[in-house]
Amino acid sequence: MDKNLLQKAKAPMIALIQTKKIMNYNNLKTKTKRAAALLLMLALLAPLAAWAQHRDCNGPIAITADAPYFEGFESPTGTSIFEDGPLPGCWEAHSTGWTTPAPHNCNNANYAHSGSQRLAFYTANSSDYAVLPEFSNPISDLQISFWMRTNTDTDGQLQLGYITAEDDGTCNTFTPVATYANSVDYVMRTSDLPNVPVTAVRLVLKWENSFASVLRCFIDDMTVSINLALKPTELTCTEVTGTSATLTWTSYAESWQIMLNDDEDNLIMADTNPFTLTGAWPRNYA
Ligand SMILES: [Ca+2]
Repeated sequence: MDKNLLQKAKAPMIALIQTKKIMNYNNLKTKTKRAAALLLMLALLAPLAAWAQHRDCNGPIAITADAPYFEGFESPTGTSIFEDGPLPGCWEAHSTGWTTPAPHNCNNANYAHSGSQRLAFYTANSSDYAVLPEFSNPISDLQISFWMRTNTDTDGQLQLGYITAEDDGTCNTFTPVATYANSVDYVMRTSDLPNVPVTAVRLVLKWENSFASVLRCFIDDMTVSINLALKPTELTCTEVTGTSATLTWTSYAESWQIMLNDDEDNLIMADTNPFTLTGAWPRNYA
């Protein structure tokens, strides 16, 4: 049987295709709902003590396919790179160094990717952390892109990772998921996050410098969006008659292609969910 077969019991063989990918129903999981439920439980049972008070933040941010999260670090007005400064709403920072400021909005005229400000790491012999806002979506449903540059293409290391609800406010639970090469010119970095576990509660950027001399890393124009390449989940087939069947599934996308009986040459366009299949097809079901 074709590996792309999605559903076979009773109903015609049905496959959901999204963004030109044929999904393997056998591997579909209900991770999205389980993740949301677990996050809710964590929020109720074990709130993050250190991150409980968000400055100018009204709680977790919901990201939709139509409304990604964007941060250009233009507000609030920042400070020079040498002194402590503010962060955008819902962000937090932690610095292990005592001679340099924590990550902050920096208003030096130079080095912004756009506008006049950017997020600045300025560290010596320390690891600094910039904690992104909390999102109501499971992090594994998201993808992130941002522009970064450093003041040397050799020393220092920028990582993206996450912290869990057990974090003590010093990013002691930081777990990296991506490491980015340094560049003295702005480059765009993009990471998908499908393997981030449901225990992750916040994304974090970590800039590590093990040298005594100060190293800088700048971040600007960050977007966190739904990963539309994610597989549809929870496909169900109901109300099956001789000539029709109703399909429902969970997905962030707005349109899909349905494949019947492994027929890749005659895909059915679907722009609603639920979607009712009609017409005649081989009656190879009960
Ligand atoms: Ca900016």
